[in-house]
Amino acid sequence: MGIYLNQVGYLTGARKVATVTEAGTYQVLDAQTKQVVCMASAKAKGFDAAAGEDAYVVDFTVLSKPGTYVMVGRGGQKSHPFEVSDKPYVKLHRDLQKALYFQRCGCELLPEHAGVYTHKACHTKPVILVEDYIAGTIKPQTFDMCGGWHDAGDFGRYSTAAAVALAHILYAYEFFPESFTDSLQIPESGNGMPDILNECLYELEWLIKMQREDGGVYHKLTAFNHAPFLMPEEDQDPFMLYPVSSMAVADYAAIMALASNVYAEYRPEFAKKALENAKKAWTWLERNPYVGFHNPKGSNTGEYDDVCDKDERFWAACEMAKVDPENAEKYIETAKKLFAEVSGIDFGWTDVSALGSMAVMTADEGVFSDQFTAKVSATVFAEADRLLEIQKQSGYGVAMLPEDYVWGSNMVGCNRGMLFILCAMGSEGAKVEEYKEAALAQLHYLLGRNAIDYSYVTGNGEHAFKNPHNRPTACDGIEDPMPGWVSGGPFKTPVDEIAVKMIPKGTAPMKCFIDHVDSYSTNEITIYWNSPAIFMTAFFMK
Ligand code: 9MR
Ligand code: 9MR
Ligand code: ZN
Repeated sequence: MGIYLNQVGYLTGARKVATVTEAGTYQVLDAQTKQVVCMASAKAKGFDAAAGEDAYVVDFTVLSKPGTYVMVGRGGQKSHPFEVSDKPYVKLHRDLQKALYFQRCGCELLPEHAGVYTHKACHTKPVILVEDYIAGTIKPQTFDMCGGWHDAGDFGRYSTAAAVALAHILYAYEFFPESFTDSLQIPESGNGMPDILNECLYELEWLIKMQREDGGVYHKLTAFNHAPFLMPEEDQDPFMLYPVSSMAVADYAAIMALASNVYAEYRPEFAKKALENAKKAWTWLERNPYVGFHNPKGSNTGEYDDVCDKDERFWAACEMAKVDPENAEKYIETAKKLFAEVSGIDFGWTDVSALGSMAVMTADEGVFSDQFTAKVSATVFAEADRLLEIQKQSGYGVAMLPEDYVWGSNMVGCNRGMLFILCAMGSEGAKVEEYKEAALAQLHYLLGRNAIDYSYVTGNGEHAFKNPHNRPTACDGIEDPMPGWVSGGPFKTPVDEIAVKMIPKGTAPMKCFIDHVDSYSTNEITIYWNSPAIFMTAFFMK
């Protein structure tokens, strides 16, 4: 018995929907005065396979007066409070961005920026090559690799994960710059450049260090094994660089090309360097075939293994075509050839090809031929329309099938929200609204309109998850987690011990989640689960 809705809130002019598990009439009350402001009866949607039970939808779009409300059912069911306003996502949008600051590695987090979540500088020592570590070389070659964001609940820093997170955010900035302000209270606030660009620069400057002289890019920088639960500055394990992969090189080329454009206005010197580095990476790609990545024996840090680098090369080619006009022809030729072999519709770290599609669809006129752009667009729109159908069938209005509840399912949901937004940006008339509503529905799911009643963003929503798998959260002795973290979310076949033990076999996919600090396969946080959420909130902040 439940009423599930967006616990943060709804835009005044947008469609407002909740999902309930029982038929009947539902009332919306003003949270303060308890006066009934509207009523609606629940419409049966039938059995929802992802949730494993019947679902009913309550549409209360008639409610358009700003305020704070609750929804109640005849049997005494009560929803969490929610806001209706023109700007319900201001705090959410800020928290999602600020969370990245808390991942900074290699610098002290001071109270004036971090509040209670301070810690000393971590992982500042020079690092070695994993080959030297394994060989026990007496005097290993050392590198300064200080900086960047911790990837997730672990302290590793991984090139492909970094590039993808940065891409979501830099595109959000490029498309919706007015949604980004100087209010993050980070060390660089007030320096004349929008805070989100400052925060991303912290990561980009580290990523630059991941490139070798020959243009190759190390796949990752981690310890040999995951650290136990301790504060980052207490972690004394040696960090090491793992071999180059072609995915890392291609993603690096793509993100440096994009950054060279985004930073041209505020940091022309950096933009120039980024472009040179992107070209160096491209040259490496021309000279080398697919190079995969697997951990050497005994090492257990994240792999981000990927059997195909065509989507990464496609994305790189699309970005390079935009910023290196002299050589545009060869990039476009590569992009065209590879487009036939990639999906073109995914924004995740495994398949990045939608980032290439996004680059093509939003490029200045004349960069790509109309014919090629139309082909790419058609693929993206076809996917969006397939997803719209899934939304229509879903009792939760979410574009996710039972099989989509994988490790990090909240990224699947958010990435599909990004795809809808890309389509809204490229549409006209009624279609714009349709795709916007579809994107909002993905956000509603994330913020509480789901079968287990969680807001998957810490500090946002009355029943937000509280125990992310994140080492500082586990160790800092502070009751509340840092606000603004997106949880990985339900995983239909969890693999961590606590989730396997606590989630009964046969649990419906949408409910395979546990808000426990040890549950790394359902409740970790990562930079690239926050980034698509930032893209969405940036769009709805406009
Ligand atoms: O904390 C680690 C997390 O970031 C990873 O996603 C996860 C899977 O690689 O591993 C976590 O670390 C666990 C390790 O793999 C096994 N021992 C327990 C560790 C922390 O719970
Ligand atoms: O997000 C990754 C997920 O798609 C994979 O299924 C999973 C297992 O390979 O790894 C996830 O990435 C983790 C990374 O390996 C280490 N840092 C934490 C990441 C999030 O759990
Ligand atoms: Zn660190």
